[in-house]
Amino acid sequence: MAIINKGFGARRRQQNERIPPGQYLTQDFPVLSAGPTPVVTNTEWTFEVGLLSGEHKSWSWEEFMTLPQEDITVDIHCVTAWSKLDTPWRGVSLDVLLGDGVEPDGFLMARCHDGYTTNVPLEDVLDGQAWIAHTYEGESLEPEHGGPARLLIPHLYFWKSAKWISGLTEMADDVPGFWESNGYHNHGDPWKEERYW
Ligand SMILES: Nc1nc2c(c(=O)[nH]1)N[C@H]1C(S)=C(S)[C@@H](COP(=O)(O)O)O[C@H]1N2
Ligand SMILES: [Mo]
Repeated sequence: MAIINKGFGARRRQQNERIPPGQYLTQDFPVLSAGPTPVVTNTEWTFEVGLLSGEHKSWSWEEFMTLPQEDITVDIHCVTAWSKLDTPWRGVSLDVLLGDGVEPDGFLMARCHDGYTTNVPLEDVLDGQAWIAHTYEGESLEPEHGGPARLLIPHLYFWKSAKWISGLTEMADDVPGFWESNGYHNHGDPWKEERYW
């Protein structure tokens, strides 16, 4: 009995260390969208990458599925203060999608089918930090959560994880996206509580 209690205590302490300041743990998966859920079928879905080098790449759904896929289990943190631990996703790493032709001191703009945009420094998405995810808990990503596919950048607040993603554009200079132009912090690190500015 004592051993079980000790186990639970240790597990709770471990979980607390994974919850950034000002956040609470939830088991739900709340839906947060600025507007209605756009209807995007897999057949219409394409994903485009535009690089400053002039290189332009585009994948259909079928082509995207032939890329190397990764299973990742990560903690996510929403600026509205919920955090969710151990969320399991499958998707393609941005390292694969961007390739070698990007300048690591540059920026990306994520573009979406609902018109939403969000900006992110390349140093926050290279080297295994970000994915285009199409599967959640082993099922096709639900439309409310960004299906067919969404950006996933778990180490930044979840507004950076653009749903219904249509493409990424490399930028030499930083330009604020939708929420970043409307009072949210430009960077959004949950561990530094970069919420609003
Ligand atoms: N295209 C698009 N992506 C978006 C949003 C949106 O309105 N449109 N909302 C953002 C916000 S503010 C949050 S917190 C998360 C919520 O994702 P969820 O609905 O899967 O929890 O998606 C982000 N990505
Ligand atoms: Mo959000």
